[in-house]
Amino acid sequence: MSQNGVAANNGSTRKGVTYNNILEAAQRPTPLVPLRKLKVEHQLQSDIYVKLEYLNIAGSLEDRTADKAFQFAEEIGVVRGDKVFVTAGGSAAISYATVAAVKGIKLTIYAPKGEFALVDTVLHTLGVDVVELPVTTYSEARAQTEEAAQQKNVFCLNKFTTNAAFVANLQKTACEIERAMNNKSIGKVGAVVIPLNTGAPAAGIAAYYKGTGDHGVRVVGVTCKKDTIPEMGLDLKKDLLQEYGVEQREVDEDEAYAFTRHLIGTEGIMAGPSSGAAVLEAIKLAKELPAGSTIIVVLQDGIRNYLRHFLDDDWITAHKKNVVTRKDGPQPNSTYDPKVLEYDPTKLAGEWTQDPVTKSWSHSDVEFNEFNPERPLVLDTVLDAIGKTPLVKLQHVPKAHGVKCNVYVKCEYMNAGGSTKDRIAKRMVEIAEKTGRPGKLVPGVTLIEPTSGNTGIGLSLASAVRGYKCIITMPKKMSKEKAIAMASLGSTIIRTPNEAGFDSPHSHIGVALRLKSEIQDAVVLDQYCNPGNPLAHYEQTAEEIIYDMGDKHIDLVVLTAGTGGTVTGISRKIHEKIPTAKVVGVDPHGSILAGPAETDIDFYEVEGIGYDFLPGTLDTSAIDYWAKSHDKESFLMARELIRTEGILCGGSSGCAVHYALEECKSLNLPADANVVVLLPDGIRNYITKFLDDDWMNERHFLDA
Ligand code: P1T
Repeated sequence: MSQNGVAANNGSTRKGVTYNNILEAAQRPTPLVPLRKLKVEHQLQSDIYVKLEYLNIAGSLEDRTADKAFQFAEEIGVVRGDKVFVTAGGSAAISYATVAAVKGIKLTIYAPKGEFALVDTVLHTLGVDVVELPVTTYSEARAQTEEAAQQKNVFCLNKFTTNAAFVANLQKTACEIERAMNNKSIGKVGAVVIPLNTGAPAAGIAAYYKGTGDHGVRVVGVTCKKDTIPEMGLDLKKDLLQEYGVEQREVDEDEAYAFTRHLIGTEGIMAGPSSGAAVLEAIKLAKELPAGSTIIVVLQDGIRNYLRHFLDDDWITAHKKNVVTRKDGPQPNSTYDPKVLEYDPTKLAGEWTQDPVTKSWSHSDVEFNEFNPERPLVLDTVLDAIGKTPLVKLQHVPKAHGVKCNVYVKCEYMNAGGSTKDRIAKRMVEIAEKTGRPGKLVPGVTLIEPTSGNTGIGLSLASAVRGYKCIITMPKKMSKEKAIAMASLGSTIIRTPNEAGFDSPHSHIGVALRLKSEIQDAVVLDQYCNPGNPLAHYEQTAEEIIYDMGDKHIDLVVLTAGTGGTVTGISRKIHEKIPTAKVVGVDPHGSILAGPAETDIDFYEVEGIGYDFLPGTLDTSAIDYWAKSHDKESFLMARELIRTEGILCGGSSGCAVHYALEECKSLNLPADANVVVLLPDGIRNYITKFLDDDWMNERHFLDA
């Protein structure tokens, strides 16, 4: 990790951090968030805090174990290019594969039959081989993996995995919890609740408290009665649990699935089912412990691997008769007054003005927030886990494409809802709550938003936390994964035809306007016109980049554009503070943001970028120049970043990096030049799309 000391660009003192690879970013502690609504709902006299392990670099607690296991392997001589076998499934498999990708190790994963398909697709994209074994238990699978490793004379990681999980959680997870407790002075921990699979992480945490001589902390492991929740109790090390005094409790699996869905919808905690099961048990435990106790729940993983599983109503209907599915939300009436469509998405609300001397900007309607670089260990709500994303230097991709200079990527997929658009969703809600613009957010209000999905996920998250209803209108082109994420957060999703132009009554914008006229107390925050959109990036995202780059000068910043909020906000701040830096916008062929005009509007696959109109939030004069992008190069680059850097980014991220590298080459940037690229979202949104070879092949994107 490079700690950047005293700074240069604007003469202030900064202590930012850039990371030399995504694994270094994993050294950041995950935050704790209190469950406020569930406390009221269950009339608890104690506090429950959840530790958001799904915000780790590959999305789970297992990232810690995988990192440690490879460290152990390196200590005995495993190096880049070596072949390694490991037995793993689910989130753990993705963690091992991500670490192996960063370290350039050729990994083969052995798993008992029946691991679910979404995970396999991710593993395949990460470049690992997967061997499905004709066995049902992990102990059988482990034995076969070890045998196969001997025959092939490769290294088997299994010998380290239990110990790695134990040590990583003793040294990191438990210490992070204690540091967080001390910092916030929220009292002493009464219990740590954690889902059990092997149980080694639970034993590690228990060992920590034993080691400190603190016998007052109960460590409670949770399994499910029928062993059918993914990642629960499948490979349990009972002796280890006993040795460190880990208590064991069991939950009913249907209850756990139903509760996890409730947890996501009420608290915006986007957890997987084993994590939900642990929270459910923590609530029961809270009723047994003395009033005023503090319980920490370690959340194993997030929703990514379960979008086609318990979060999908089709799956619930087929598999879980006892779990209630979602009700249909409102639909727009077929008749409407054409006046409701009288609206111009190309006009920004209020006015931005620039001080001619200081060059800093202000806005007529909104007071700016001060930049805050701190990342507290204990947050007020999950919305505070938005921002402060890591800036990581690419190690392989630039060189592989003949680029000499340094390329840093800002990993926005590590935001609470999974994208950079979380920032604007949070900011637009904050502004409306404070100023009543563009509408009053009273209790019971319905937020309606036209979106390509990520703003919708951010607003669904904000609505869950703040207690608003939420309706999202989204073109059919956008992934089912995004729709399920939003539905899980409690929103209603209405799909609109791709071919409907922005001013059609049937477009995502048209349907949102019609619904607004039909629903009482409805507000469209409207990311195309809302000053909070560019402002969130001006106030915060750009400041984070400048702060983290510290004394490293910035030569070029490359950003994709949809609403243009990202590129406008960042560009204004970068030009204000670093006048020599250039900002490039990337716009897909088929869109008109960068020109040419309407005649060239066409379909493209990359989600979130480009439009058939110029949104009010885009100020083209803020951008130095544009590049036009193609789908194929964008997706291939995203897959390359995943496979060679372990950076689990989405399609527009690949687009931004591809065209950044093209710029570096055409400008012939020297080795000491620094380029920053923003990665707007991550793989969760696209597992059945560009991560899937069949999807890529159908569109000839894998053709040579
Ligand atoms: O809107 P803008 O700040 O220009 O960001 C563009 C962008 C890039 N990449 C992805 C994956 C995105 O989702 C977006 C923008 N998304 C929306 C406009 C939306 O409604 O989610």
